Amino acid sequence: MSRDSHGELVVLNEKAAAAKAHATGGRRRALLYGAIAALLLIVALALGLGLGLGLGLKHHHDSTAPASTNSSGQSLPSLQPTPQNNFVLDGLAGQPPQTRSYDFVISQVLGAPDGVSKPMLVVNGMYPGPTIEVNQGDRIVVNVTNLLENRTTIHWHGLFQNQTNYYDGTAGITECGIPPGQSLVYNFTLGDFSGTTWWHAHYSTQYTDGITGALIVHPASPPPVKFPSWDHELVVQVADLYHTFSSILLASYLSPWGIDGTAGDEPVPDAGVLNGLGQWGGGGDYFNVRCLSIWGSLSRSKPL
Ligand SMILES: [Cu+2]
Repeated sequence: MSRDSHGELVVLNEKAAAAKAHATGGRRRALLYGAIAALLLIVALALGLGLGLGLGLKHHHDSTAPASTNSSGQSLPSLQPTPQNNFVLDGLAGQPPQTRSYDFVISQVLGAPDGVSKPMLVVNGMYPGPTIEVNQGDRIVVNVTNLLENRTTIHWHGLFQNQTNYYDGTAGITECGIPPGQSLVYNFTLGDFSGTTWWHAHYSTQYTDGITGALIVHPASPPPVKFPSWDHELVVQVADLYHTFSSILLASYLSPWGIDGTAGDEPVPDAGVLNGLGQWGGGGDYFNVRCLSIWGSLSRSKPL
């Protein structure tokens, strides 16, 4: 894998390239050298608890000048680019069970995921936040520090939290929320869960402002014998993007007159992002992944 001069993440089938170099008699080692990269898809859906699909909100971005300061008048730091290796899984599957520790610092920043400046709530200054990659049987320990002006929590979506439901991170249900300036250490094991999921803030609508990240749990059991092989695993996070800070949208949504004069209408996202990057109005950026394969015509016969 490499990164070319355009910042593009290139996933190169190195084993397959070696196979081609040594191929003889036109016989390719198809079964030995496998497929191109496998993509893991996380669809960061706007759940019922957040800001989802709906109608209206035609002009809201005209009426909300981006705030560059917090409520104390201090200017916000800028969103930091998420390193591309945050989306490349490390291949730790098969390692013995262990404790994996993370530090999450939640703060408000000024970002522009699609070129439109907006205040955001993020973990460790970046959007999406750190990928948590573990194996089934591991223990996850995350020290979460809240530098926001409101309470927050982190919810580990889809995990069973058997015997540890107080670490489920649902504000007002399993915990009160981490007060501003305070920390909470979430500490739990994974039980029977394995798969691709995500973590997110679970206090009010904070996650729609950026507090999200991938949570990958490799299964303890090996893949079935006939399962296609792969070279690399990438995380692709798909999310709605609102130019307006979610607390403003929420107040509008809950008001008797609703958004754009229709009570009950939910805001329409302004754009979408892949791994935190999108385009709007001719600006923005994109997350560019190119999968290279030496299979040529063979690749057409392989399901991707
Ligand atoms: Cu969730």
